[in-house]
Amino acid sequence: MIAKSRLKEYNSKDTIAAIATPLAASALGVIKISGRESLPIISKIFKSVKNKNLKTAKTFTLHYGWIIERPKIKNQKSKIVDEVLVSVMKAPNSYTKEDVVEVSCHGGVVILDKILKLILKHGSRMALPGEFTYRALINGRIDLLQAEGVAAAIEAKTSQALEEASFQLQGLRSKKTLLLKEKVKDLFVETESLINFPEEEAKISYSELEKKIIHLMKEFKGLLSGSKTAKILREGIRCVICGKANAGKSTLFNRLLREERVIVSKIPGTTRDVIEETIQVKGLPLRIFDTAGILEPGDLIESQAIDKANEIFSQADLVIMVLDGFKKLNSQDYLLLNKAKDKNTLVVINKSDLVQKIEIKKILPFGFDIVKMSALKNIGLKDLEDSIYRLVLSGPIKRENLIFLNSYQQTALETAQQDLCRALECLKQKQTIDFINICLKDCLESLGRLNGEVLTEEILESIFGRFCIGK
Ligand SMILES: Nc1nc2c(ncn2[C@@H]2O[C@H](COP(=O)(O)OP(=O)(O)OP(=O)(O)O)[C@@H](O)[C@H]2O)c(=O)[nH]1
Ligand SMILES: [Mg+2]
Repeated sequence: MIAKSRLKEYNSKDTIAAIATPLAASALGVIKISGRESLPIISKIFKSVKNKNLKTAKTFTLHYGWIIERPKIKNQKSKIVDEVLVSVMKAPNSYTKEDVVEVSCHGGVVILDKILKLILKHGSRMALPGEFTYRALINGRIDLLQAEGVAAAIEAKTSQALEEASFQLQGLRSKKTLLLKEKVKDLFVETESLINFPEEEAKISYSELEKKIIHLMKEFKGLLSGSKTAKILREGIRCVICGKANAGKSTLFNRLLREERVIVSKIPGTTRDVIEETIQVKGLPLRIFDTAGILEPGDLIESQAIDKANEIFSQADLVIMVLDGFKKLNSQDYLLLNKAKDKNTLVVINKSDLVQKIEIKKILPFGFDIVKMSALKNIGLKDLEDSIYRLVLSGPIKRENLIFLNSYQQTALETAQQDLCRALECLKQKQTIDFINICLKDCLESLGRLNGEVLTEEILESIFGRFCIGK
């Protein structure tokens, strides 16, 4: 979270610097500087092999040399800190649209710290979280949707999430929402003409207006469902594997993970803790939880295992209910099936390699999707993954609607849709055109918040507070 007192700093013209790479021993480390003093600062601590003064360096040039620490006492020699490459990107063609310098040094924690301290000593201040991206926004290089695209790209857990985020950071989603806003604006202008002229002389009739609003509402619906899909792509969904003891939950967990992660045995009650891993199912990030199958506690540990399993179950977005196909359904199965009634549930009838004794007919009334498989023999895994994907997304991904929003933007989009709904209601109730006109105006304002035409502290907090320092 960005403290209010810090907002002033965010809007300052200070030159800022930060380590842009993780603080761990690695081949390379990068330190970024942005602002008016970037070049004067680097020229004080960098010695180019070609004896070039970086104060006058051209944009998009790369310079090889050393970071040096000048002596405090005259006539003493400068100390060499590290061998580096310095890149220079001059305003306005840089990430922040300011003069930007990047120092690529060896990736040692002490080296990075030392160089950063030298930069700070010569007139820069430490950047706040997300401050470089904030400047890109304030200086008009990107809009708020693109900034959110940057956050989504950094946070992406799967290659598909990254691909979609990159569309947003290129500005493609901004174009889409701007186009939508234009359409709402056109309608707004047309209602103005209905206010000023009788319907016969106005540019649009009431029935045409209604048609256009209904059409626009479909576009909003698409975007809202796209934002939900983007949320899934970004955060993953919580998927709990449950079922009675010995049904094969842990075997299935290992199959999905494609490694022997948890202990499997024929002894009922093998799993007693909740085990979590993140996997990809057709590009979707899935947090899967293996749980204990015991339902009646025999001791304190089992009682804790049941409590934990219940907690995970209640938070799950998707339930994979494992049934043992080799056995008839018993009261424990029914208990669990009933518990999962209100959840997004997929039933796996496991042990398809054995003679099937389970009565499928009795499961059908629950209305769950059913997949038959053998976790042990690894038969039917693809069917299971296809079903998971279908249940999570409940329809194909409409790429052009995928839009990564933070909670502030999500509310703005939902409010814009509600404003449009109100406009339609007013129209249906034959209210005066002024009411519809006001709803459309509200809708335009809500859409303006989406890409940052209006910047508030709330927006700053919701986006930039989440970024790491150096981004
Ligand atoms: N034949 C057959 N056996 C299976 C299959 N899946 C699991 N098993 C066996 O069933 C037994 C129990 O498997 P687990 O994966 O440990 O079952 P679980 O549901 O995790 O059991 P608990 O942790 O005790 O609740 C083991 O002996 C597995 O090898 C299957 O598809 N076919
Ligand atoms: Mg188990």
